[in-house]
Amino acid sequence: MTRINPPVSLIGAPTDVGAGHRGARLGPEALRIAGLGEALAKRGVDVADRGNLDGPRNPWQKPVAGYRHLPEVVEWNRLVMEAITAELREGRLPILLGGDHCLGLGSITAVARHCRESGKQLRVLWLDAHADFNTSQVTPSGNVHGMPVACLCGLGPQALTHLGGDAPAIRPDQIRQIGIRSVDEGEKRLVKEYGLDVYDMRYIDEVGMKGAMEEALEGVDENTHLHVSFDVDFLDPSIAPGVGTTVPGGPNYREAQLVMEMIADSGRMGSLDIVELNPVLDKRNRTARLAVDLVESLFGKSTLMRD
Ligand code: B3U
Ligand code: MN
Ligand code: MN
Repeated sequence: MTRINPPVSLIGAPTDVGAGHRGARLGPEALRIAGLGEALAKRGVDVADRGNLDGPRNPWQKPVAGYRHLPEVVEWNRLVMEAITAELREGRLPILLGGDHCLGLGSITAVARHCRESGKQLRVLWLDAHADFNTSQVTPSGNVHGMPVACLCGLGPQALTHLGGDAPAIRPDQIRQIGIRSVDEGEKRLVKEYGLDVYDMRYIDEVGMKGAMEEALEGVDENTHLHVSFDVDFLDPSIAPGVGTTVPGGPNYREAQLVMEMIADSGRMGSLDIVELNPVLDKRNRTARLAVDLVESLFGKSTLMRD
C-alpha cells in the first residue's frame, strides 16, 4: 500500500517553563539526534526542520497565585501558536518538538482556529498518563503542564484561554484522552463536570487497546483534522524512563504501536505534538529513540503491508 503523507515541518520549542523538573528543554535536540527527521525522510516524507523557537528562559521560581512562570508560559505558547499557524496555512503537517505539555495549548489553539477557518471537524487525541485538567485552585503543583486541557476548554487565566482570540478554543466533546492513570482529586471533579471522554488504563485493561482506540476514532471522517498530542509519559516507564513524571501501569510497547498504527490507518492526522521528553532523566537516549520508532508507525510503518 502506498501512503501519501503530507509535507511535514519540525518545530522545536526548547522549554520546561510549565514543568516541575528541568530538562524537557532538551527534548527537541534529543529527538533530532535520535533521527526523527531522517526516519521520516526515509519513509518518503518531505521533511523541513524549522529549527527552534526562541522564547524566555526558565526563571525557576515558585508558583504565584497558583501558577508557576505564567508570563513565560504565555509567551512560549504565543510563539508556538504562531509557528503552527504558519505551517498549517502552507498545507503542511506541523510536528511540535517539546518542550513540556503546557505547549499543547498553543499548538491546539492554532489547530482549532485553522479548523474553524477551513470548515474542518477537529478531533484531538490526548495520549497521556495525566488528564492535564487542573486549575490554579486545585493544582497540587502550580505547574501549567498540568492545565492545558482545562485552558483549551475555557477554564484558566484569560491570557491562556483567550490565546487565539475567542474562547473556548475547543469543546470537551472534541477531545479523547487515552492512557490516563493519574488524576488529582480536584481535577477529577472538573473532568466529570466537563464530561471529558477518558479512556483510562482500567478501561483499556477491560476492553483492550483496539476497542478503546476504535471508540476514540469513531466519527473521524474525510473532513476531520486529527491532532495527536503525545505526552511521552503516556508510555509505561519501563520502556520510557526519560520523562519528568513517570506513572507506572502505562501502555506497553505493543499497545503503543497499535495506537500509532490505528491512527495512521485513519489517514487523517494533520498535526502532532511530542512533549515531555526529558533527556536528563533518560538512559542513552532510549526514550527519544522509542518516540521516533512510534512516530514512524504514525506515518505508516507497520510490520506487513495490509490493504
Ligand atoms: N497532575 C499533576 C502532575 C502532572 C500533570 N502533568 C504532568 N504531571 N506531566 C500536576 O502537577 O498537575
Ligand atoms: Mn501531559
Ligand atoms: Mn503526562
